[in-house]
Amino acid sequence: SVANIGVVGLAVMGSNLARNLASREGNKVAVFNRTWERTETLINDHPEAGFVAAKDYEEFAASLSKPRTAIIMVQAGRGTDAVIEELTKVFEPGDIIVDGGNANFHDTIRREQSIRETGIHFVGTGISGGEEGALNGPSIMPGGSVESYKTLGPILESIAARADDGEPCVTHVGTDGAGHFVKMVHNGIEYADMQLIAEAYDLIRRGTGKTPAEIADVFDEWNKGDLESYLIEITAQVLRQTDASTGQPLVDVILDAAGAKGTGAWTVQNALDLGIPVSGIAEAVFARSLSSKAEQRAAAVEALPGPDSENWKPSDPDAFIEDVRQALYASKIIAYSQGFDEIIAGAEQYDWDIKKGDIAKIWRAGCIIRARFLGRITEAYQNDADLVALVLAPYFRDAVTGAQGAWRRVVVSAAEAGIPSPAFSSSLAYYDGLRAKRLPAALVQGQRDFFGAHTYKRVDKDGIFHTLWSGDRSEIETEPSWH
Ligand code: NBP
Repeated sequence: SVANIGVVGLAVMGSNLARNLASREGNKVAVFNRTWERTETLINDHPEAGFVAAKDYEEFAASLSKPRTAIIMVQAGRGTDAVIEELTKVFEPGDIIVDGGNANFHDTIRREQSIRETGIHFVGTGISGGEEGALNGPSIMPGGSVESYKTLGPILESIAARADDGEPCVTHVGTDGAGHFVKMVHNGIEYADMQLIAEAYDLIRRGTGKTPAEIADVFDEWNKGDLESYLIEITAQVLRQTDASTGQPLVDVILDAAGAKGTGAWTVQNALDLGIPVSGIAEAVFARSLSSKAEQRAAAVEALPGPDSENWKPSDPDAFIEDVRQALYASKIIAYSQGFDEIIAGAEQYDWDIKKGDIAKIWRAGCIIRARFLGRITEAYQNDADLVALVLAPYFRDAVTGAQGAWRRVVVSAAEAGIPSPAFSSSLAYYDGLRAKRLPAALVQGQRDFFGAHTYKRVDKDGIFHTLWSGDRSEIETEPSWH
């Protein structure tokens, strides 16, 4: 038993994570993969890593010092369950099994519960940053018991990305499924951020006629300010790419049907269950679904006319671009505010002690949504841990209210020109819904009471009321008020 940490599953993520671990002082890494060829390739390609390669689970367990700690990086779902079953046979009480795959947090809660009986710790961990992050430093979101984090924490800290202030991008998020839950919301926010950037690109392109490469320059400029982020940076690179075979901008030869692996949909499904409006994320998920409906789109191109968006031009292109920048920033703040609402609701529902400011901190580097403005989120929660909504923190409130003129102009222009901007528009609708003194929800309550006797409350006195709609239409109190 010479290794202090093991990795099971040596496809791209597992291999890179194992190499990252091996490159850190003090780590000796045991590796195992179901199919030996993968292990062989890894140890042959990277002799410098000094991996301890195991041919089966027994050998893998024997190569690990106690308490044994192993990170599983296999296909989420059945693959993970299969590996867990094998590891629990050869591990002992006190040992730690970490699932670093993209598990559904409900599965993580289930797995943690069943493994707990054996005395083995199970830690579901979100890992963000893709292949590159796994190799050079991901953002890591571990759940599991506080006790297991004492052993696991220093190992994860050694491989995590470092923020500008040197802090490792990892923290114990909360117990059982908390880590995978927060990773799920991270991905949901990522969907929204990507969709918003895509809408900004589309509006600028159609409105100003700039080429993708020229829009890349705009994004490079934006990347020097409040919007500075990995996603803006890579967007500029994608827009600047020329297709070798046609000489056209690559973005023009890529089929406009966006794929998805499901974590965005999970974020929305769980938000629906928790009753949290994550409209920005939902619109982003739906925008991908719509883009993939080839048959409907082909039929609608002909059948459904709209304004002549080809010839629509804002009067001042530079002012329009600045409006789009502000609308993007405001909509992005809304998407993050909604995402944090879901994290807060999840923490309450599943009894997790999640420190919101720390979540923003560990997203500052390594992960896909890394951005300058995450520092502002940490600050907001440091100043007020019980903040009612992120968008109400002074910095964000000033940013969205300052941008609202531009935001409205962009949404109006998009509607008039017939350019779809679902994430921009829905974020603005959310903003207006949140700040409304009165909502037409009163009428919805009236309708519900009419057809289903669902009752309503009144603005002027306590109690629960019902109008006798099919009778004399007088009002009755169905539950007495407290005073
Ligand atoms: P894959 O998701 O492609 O999975 C391949 C690995 O799973 C191989 O090592 C394979 O072993 C193993 N495996 C399977 Br499939 N079924 C197994 C079983 N029944 N027992 C044992 N091993 C089994 O790998 P990946 O793309 O490296 O991703 C690994 C995890 O990391 C996934 O959960 C993924 O969602 C997550 N993740 C990926 C990214 C990313 O950017 N790709 C980012 C963040 C998280 P074999 O070699 O014997 O077939």
